Amino acid sequence: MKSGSVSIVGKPNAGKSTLINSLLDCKVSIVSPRPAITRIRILGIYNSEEGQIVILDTPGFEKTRNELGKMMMKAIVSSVEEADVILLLIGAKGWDGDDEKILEMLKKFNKKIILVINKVDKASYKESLLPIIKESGERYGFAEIVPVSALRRSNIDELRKCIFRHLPEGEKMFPEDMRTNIPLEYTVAEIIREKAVNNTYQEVPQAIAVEIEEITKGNKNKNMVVIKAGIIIDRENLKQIIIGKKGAKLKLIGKLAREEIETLLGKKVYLELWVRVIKNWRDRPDIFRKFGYGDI
Ligand SMILES: Nc1nc2c(ncn2[C@@H]2O[C@H](COP(=O)(O)OP(=O)(O)OP(=O)(O)O)[C@@H](O)[C@H]2O)c(=O)[nH]1
Ligand SMILES: [Mg+2]
Repeated sequence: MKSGSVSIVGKPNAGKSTLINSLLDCKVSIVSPRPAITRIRILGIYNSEEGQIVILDTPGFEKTRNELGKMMMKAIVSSVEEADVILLLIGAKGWDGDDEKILEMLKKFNKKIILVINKVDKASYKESLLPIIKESGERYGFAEIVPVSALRRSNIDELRKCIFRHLPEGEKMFPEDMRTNIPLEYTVAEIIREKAVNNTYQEVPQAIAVEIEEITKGNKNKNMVVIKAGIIIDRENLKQIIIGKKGAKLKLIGKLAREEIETLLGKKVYLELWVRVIKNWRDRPDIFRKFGYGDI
């Protein structure tokens, strides 16, 4: 039986979180068209007759500007150190300077690297993909090069087989019914953050965090879950952007999050959301650790 871990590494927005969700056939990590969204390493577990793959989604690799960014870089390094195999994700447009920097960083770890060329649904196979595959082979001795579309789930089965080929023999590390090590509270916060991030623009998405104040059973209706949470932003002038005209945006974020949390829990949810300013929280580890952004 095969058993081991793979770490998905790539620049912000490469599609790492989309890929972990596709590999698992289940959403464990939030996805956004905005860059630099994943903040900690997210562990997902895939089981089949062949064995078990422990998949680690990581934050996008980029130069750090604040304490949160430094912590995100640490999360990448620790997951690379732990993994048996690395999945380096690049886009179907081919290599750029950021991808090159990531490859340079990864080389130091001396681990098997599978190059995954993502978003091939955007590229025309013959014209652009073949030259990229050829060029990639010249850059590094990748264990394999696999084109996929994480979004459309094409070639995902092939990628799983490829991962299994490179994993060591061993017993499963996690119980079969376990999908992730992420606590429910963090998952709920992430669902809310995803809706907030996807409904804001420019520099706002990265300034958002979510703090869960409580998750409890309803007083009258035991089948209802009551969730109270704050959307945190780091400047006063972003408050109105999240709230929107007559509260419309906050209402929309709440509605979208509630629907997804209800599906996740299989229960009715009462979600109370507010907006709170914590100045420069991204430079305050004592604060952002409380939001779950730290070692896990
Ligand atoms: N067309 C296309 N879009 C994709 C594909 N995979 C991911 N995307 C999109 O790319 C964007 C970024 O996806 P994410 O999975 O959040 O990217 P990420 O690498 O996790 O980003 P960070 O966590 O910010 O580093 C989203 O809008 C996805 O829908 C793909 O195969 N094809
Ligand atoms: Mg991500």
